Amino acid sequence: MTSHSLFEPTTVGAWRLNNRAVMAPLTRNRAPGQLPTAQMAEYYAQRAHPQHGAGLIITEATPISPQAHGYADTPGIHTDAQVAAWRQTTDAVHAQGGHIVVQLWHVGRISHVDLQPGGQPPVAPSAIAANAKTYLIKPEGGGFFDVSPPRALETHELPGIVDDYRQAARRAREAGFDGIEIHAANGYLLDQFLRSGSNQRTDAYGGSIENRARLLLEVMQAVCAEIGGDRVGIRISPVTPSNDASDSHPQPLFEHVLRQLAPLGLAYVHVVEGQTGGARDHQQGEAPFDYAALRAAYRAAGGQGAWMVNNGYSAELAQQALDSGADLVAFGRGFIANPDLTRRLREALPLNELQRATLYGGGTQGYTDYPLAA
Ligand code: 8OZ
Repeated sequence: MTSHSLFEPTTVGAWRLNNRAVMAPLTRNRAPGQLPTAQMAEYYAQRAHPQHGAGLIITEATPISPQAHGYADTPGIHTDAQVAAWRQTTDAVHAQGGHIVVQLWHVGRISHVDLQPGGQPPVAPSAIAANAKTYLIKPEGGGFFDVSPPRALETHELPGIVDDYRQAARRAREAGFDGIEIHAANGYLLDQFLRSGSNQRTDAYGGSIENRARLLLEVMQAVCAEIGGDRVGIRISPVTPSNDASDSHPQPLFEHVLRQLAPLGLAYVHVVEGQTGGARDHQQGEAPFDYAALRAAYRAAGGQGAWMVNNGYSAELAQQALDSGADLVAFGRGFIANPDLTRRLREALPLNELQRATLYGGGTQGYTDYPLAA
């Protein structure tokens, strides 16, 4: 196996990337009226510099339909106005020589009646409420609130959801994105279908591993047919407990998913290792999750997509991952606070401190005002 450097160009799917450092998807709640802004374009462009920034930027999670929203002020990709507004971001990133994909999102049960069309309950595989919170902006200010109890989707509604993903992929291309990432992680709709703790369906989309994976695979096939597998990535988080996600046998579940995805010719597979934003060795099920076995299952089935790892990576851990066969490393908090994170890692420069109070909602402070290294 040849070893890679984080700082070298590489080919992934349809793209020639400037380096192997990826800006992870990061929800920032700065899109009033669900519309991407000029300020967002500036934020992403700051992180797209060929030598200093990310080789690939993954946008914040982006809802594919009105029903897919679950947090205040997240930017959609389901209207013509949103497509036109995203153009500011894709043009600004491309002007820097960067690449950007949009992360397509349906929150499922992680939502609130205040954000749902007609004040209806959120939708889910089964009518099981999550023990989770969502971010809402009320007249008195922004904060986290319990999610609303969901209703179970009818089987006949599922083709419509697959079609919403397909339409969003088409709109992503119209908006000038280099591709898309399907958000199948962190306890949102597709992950809710995958994992037994949130899926108690008795139709062809529940029960066995094959059935629980069905909706995700239909979505992946639809978006690959729409824009080409070499412009599509997927994000999974096999053991995260985020948003009340749980499954007692994640290893066979996710190995099945990746074997089924192998023929699609994906650009990349993005794996959150452990608890999203938390412990890398978090365990669900009887044994520690074996990520090497997951990758081996994908490769044995013919999967050639780049292998992207994520969760709390330092420069040193990143190099170890690349040495043992990963192709890309995604950094989240590092890129929030350091638009020039790649340069800082390369030159071992100190990092800016993350300002937690400005993560969700607000203006330019803690968003576009993090300084470059001297
Ligand atoms: C933090 C706050 C709100 C949403 C995820 C989209 O966990 C998110 C998210 C993260 O994937």
